[in-house]
Amino acid sequence: MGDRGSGDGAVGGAGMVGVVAAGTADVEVKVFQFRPQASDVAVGSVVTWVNRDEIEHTVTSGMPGAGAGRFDAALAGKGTTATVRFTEPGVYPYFCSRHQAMRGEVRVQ
Ligand SMILES: [Cu+2]
Repeated sequence: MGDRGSGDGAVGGAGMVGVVAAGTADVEVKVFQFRPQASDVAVGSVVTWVNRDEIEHTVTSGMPGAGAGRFDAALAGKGTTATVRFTEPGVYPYFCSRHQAMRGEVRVQ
């Protein structure tokens, strides 16, 4: 008894205003849509996609016909997840390679 869990290393950000701490964000893949379609996250954050459909989708970086090659994960069926950590600022469009009308975007700052 009396055990203490090791605490999370709190991220300082001293003196910086408006900077969002790195964290996590979830995107649901449901009825052929990414929800939310755009995710705003801080550098270092992890985004997790969760497939809520019975069919396979992918989370593929870039645009159809011009994949950026940064990430390409299969969501093989309902309940499957894919996780990407974003370590550099920028705008990262992505789509589903099986249903190219499915588009989303992660904005990292
Ligand atoms: Cu799809």
